[in-house]
Amino acid sequence: MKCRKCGGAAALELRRHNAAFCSPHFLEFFTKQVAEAIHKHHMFARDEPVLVAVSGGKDSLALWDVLINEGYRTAGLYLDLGIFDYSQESKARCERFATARGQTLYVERVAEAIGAPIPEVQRVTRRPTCSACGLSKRYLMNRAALARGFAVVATGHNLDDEAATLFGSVLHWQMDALSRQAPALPSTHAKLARRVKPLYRLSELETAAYAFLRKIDYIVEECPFAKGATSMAHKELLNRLEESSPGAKHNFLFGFLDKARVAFEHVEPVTLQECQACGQVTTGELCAFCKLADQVRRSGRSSRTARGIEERSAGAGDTSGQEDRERVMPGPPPRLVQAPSTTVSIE
Ligand code: Q46
Ligand code: ZN
Ligand code: ZN
Repeated sequence: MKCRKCGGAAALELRRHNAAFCSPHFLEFFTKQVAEAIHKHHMFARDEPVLVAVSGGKDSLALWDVLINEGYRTAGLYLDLGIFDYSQESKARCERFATARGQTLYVERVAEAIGAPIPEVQRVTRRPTCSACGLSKRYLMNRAALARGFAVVATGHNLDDEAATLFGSVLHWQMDALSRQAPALPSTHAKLARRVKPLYRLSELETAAYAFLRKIDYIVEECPFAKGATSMAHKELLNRLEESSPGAKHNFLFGFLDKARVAFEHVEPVTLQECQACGQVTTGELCAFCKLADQVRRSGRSSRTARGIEERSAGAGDTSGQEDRERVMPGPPPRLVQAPSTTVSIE
């Protein structure tokens, strides 16, 4: 198999593009896809500082790497969720990455902001872990961006993540989620940073290949709470579909973005205001994060008192579904990554 660009020995085959590339030309292809995403969706300007949310996994570190290489002004943001060894390991990867490249990495501890690490939040609130975690991450990302003067936050969501999210939203016809499914979410309030996903054109296997070829030391283990999450099941389903029909995921996502998304754009407008407790943007008087933090506080108190006393916080879910949708980690890294001299089939 030969590289489409130079005719040399191909290192990677991209079935969905019906193409193969040698290592340098695959890296060039990858970088071009990121550039195309940034340009097409006006994600950020050349000289605009970008806060890159990094988890220590292949996608977010690949994103940070490509943006640094392309000369963007970036800083990293690591949210320490307090999830056992997983958080310690992933934080160490991010710190090493930043130090090796002379970049700034901001670290925010979820436990400091909410009163308990994520596993404890789940235990005391009985709320699904990924739901509380996703809510906290979105809140803290925005808060960190505002506090440090970044108007835009970039995340490492790839094509597989986006297709799985779309699949889940379609299954339940979640109109608000469908209206927000986009590679770039504009700011709709002075206190909301833009959120962009420059990797949405690249599959999980492609980001893994990029990370491998660039020798990025990323955390291979998944978050222990990713197992059994519904979006993992959706990813597996889509992977099976992709096996029999290469390009299915791409067509599903890109078809929606190009042809169908417009039909969901005019869902009921929401009035945004500032949370009375923290000042961040919300649809009610208190934002979902402050409600969750309050629930954690009260649950902690009541668990210290006599057992059996009714917990006032039970069932006190937040009302802003918009701010509180389950997301999970990008799936496990593919097992296909091999030495660059070997041809790897990437769908
Ligand atoms: S970190 Fe958090 Fe993911 Fe772990 S608890 Fe779930 S949402 S799976 S991106
Ligand atoms: Zn080549
Ligand atoms: Zn608040």
